[in-house]
Amino acid sequence: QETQVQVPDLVFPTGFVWGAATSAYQIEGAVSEDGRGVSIWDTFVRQPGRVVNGENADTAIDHYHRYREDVETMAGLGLGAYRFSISWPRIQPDGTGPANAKGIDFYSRLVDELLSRGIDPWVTLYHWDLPQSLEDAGGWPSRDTAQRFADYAALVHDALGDRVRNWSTVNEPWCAAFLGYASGEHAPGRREPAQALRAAHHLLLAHGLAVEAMRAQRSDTRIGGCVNLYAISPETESEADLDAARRIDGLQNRFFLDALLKGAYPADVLEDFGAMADFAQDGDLDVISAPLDMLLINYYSRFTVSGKPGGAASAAAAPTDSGSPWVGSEHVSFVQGGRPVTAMGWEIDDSGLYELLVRLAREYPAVPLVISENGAAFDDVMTGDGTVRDYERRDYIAAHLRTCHAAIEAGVPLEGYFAWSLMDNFEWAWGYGKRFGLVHVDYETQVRVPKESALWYAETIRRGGLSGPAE
Ligand code: GBH
Repeated sequence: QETQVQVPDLVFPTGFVWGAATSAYQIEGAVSEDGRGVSIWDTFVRQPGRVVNGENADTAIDHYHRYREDVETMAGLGLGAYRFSISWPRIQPDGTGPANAKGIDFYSRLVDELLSRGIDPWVTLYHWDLPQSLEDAGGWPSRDTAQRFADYAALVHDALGDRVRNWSTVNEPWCAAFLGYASGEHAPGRREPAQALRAAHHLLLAHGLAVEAMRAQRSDTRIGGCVNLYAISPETESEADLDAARRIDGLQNRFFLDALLKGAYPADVLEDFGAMADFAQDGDLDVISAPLDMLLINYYSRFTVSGKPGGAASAAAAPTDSGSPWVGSEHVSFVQGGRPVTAMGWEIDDSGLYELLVRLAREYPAVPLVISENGAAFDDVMTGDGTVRDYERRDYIAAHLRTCHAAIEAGVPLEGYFAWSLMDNFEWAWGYGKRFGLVHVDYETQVRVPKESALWYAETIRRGGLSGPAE
């Protein structure tokens, strides 16, 4: 007896990519196995006061040893694609030289396992775990790090490019630069605003040089850049608030988008930097703006900003002692827009995603878009019957998927959606206290249990769409 498949109200186009994402340091563990070198996160988590409760990711969720089981879980959910990152120090323990065969072998086995289950592997080359030796040589503020990254990208692309079609370079250069080198909330924990600008530029240059190196190897892979974007509103229409919104939009969104897609940094942002705007050399922007096959967007929330002094320095309280990431615009303050928030204190606003997608399609046409991360931390409810109730996460994802559908209807070239995250994992400076997973992980036993949100997502994938808000 065949069950009738209910036709969803909101049907996504055929070929739409349904995925989920993770990153290496947050899930793998096994930090000293098979020749892996030390990364800046291994160093950072050992410094007092950097991570809530002094937690680290030495074991994380032991994905390095449990990847087969994890791929099995993905297959059970019917995922079409899985976005994961490569740990640079597994491939080059000290950031230079030939590839460590055992490092390549792990990712090669992971890719084969995914392909054997019909799941498309999407590789991110850098999700924040710089080899410590490269930080010791200056880190991202040093121009040489960009060239080292291109060499590393070529090693991985050479080894996996025959099986991996979809690639991205640097995950969220904003975070790597401004949380790593300005606010110090992330590794390497430096608080040097001018150096953070150099870091941002060199992360973009690294992206461009890597694209060049990978394109020289083969032409049948698709390469994207990955940015974290926010919708931004001024608190009022006052001149000061409008200027605050311009500044934060400039730092968070346009600095990266214009460099990647227009080959120029926005003039107003450079002006805000003043004498610190001395990081680019002739020709860099041509490298940075090499044509892309797609733009990967991580979207979580909206910022409401004010030019009035005295407000919060960031949209959400940082978990640890840290400075401002807003280089040159430290006076801007962040206010609550009055929307419900997640366990991170981030406002839930799917209309912000719509706004961004439509804006991207209009202001940066001709590049296909992919949502490479979207999701939320909530406190899960463990029931007696073995299910994990996380209706808020389900509703968050459903609302954002409806927005994606509406954007596609409005003509936005959106090709796919990756939920963050496939599994609960090490949430950076927050440690294990914040859970973003579709799949619950017991950090004592490492047992994985798909949450209600995962079961709902699986059903959505199976139906190729979802119901309208009245569901
Ligand atoms: C992503 O970044 C990461 O790619 C992923 O690894 C991570 O686990 C996931 O999100 C969840 O956090 O309050 O003004 O200081 C998210 C980007 C950037 C979001 C910093 C919160 C705080 C801005 N994050 N942001 S502010």
